[in-house]
Amino acid sequence: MDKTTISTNTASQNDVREQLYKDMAPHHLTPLWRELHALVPQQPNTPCVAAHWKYEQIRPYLMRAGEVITAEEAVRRVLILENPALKGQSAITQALYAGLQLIMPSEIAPNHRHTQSALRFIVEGSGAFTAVNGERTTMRPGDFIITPSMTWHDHGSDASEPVVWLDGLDIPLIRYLDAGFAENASEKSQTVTRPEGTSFAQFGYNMAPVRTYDSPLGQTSPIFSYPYDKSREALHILETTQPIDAWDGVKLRYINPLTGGAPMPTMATFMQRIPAGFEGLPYRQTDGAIFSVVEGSGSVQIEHKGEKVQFDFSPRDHFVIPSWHTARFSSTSGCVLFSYSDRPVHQALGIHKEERLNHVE
Ligand code: GTQ
Repeated sequence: MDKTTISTNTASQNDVREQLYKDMAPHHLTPLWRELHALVPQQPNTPCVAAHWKYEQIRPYLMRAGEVITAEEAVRRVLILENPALKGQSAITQALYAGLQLIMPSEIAPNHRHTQSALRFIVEGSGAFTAVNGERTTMRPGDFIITPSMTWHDHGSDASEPVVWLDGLDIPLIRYLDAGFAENASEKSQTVTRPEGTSFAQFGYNMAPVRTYDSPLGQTSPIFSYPYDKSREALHILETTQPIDAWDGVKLRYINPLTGGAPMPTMATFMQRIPAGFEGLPYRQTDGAIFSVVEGSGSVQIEHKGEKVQFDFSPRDHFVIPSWHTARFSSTSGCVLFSYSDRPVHQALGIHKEERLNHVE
């Protein structure tokens, strides 16, 4: 349509159009030309907003939850970290879910399995365990633990203190695809069939069983637990010996040792060290990312469509940087950050995009 046509658009033409839209609506028809720009945006236009959960502010609610309901009754005693712009959707980004799960001494979160993949990142306390496929893994702060799609899993605690971890799941993505199945087991806790450490011994030393050609867990890493002391040591060595990346500091991704790819089909996980005195350059990426602060303190400045926020974070805080929001990190005293995102999905579709800017706007 050229400009002349638009300018000669009469009121009666508009009425005719409105009448058409009204008449077709009962037939579940809607005109594309009124939606096109929103359906095919020039750049990602997420409804999500950047948000920050300070641990000292939310911990009291978690502990109160510990008083009003048992893990067993709740099945999973979790406070969902819900994106403020996605109210009622139990989502922290359009594709991903985040929650903080609490287990008290000697409690059980009963055995079940589901299509959704889950990661656990231990935030507070030691000595709880998660059991996957007959093998238990003890939780310690900073450990990254996997519950692969459709594997039986229960959580329990031999600890003498509350244990809290971050649950990262692909719940919204699976819901979007209408592809989720779930089942409860008849026993609350699964029978242990393999001693703790078996899967790590098989796959965690840059070695693998000679005759295992495929992952026993499909596309998911056969290592259930990636202990923090190893990740921390790697970052420390690289910080002291290698050039520091101007955007990330020192950042490594966790891998499925059998593929070199992300540990789960839908979620990538990262650990990064922001060195003391670091003033990072801004970047943006299509995968929205959720962060858990492991050690130290720092700041992230997030900018989107001219709006800026700054989060000053401390250990055990959580925050989300949504898709295509520009972020830059800084830290006076240094810090360590764990993060996860839906990057493997973007990569599988060939649409992942990242932009690293060379100057601060
Ligand atoms: O531990 O299995 O935060 O199924 C949400 C759903 C945790 C779990 C969550 C779950 C779990």
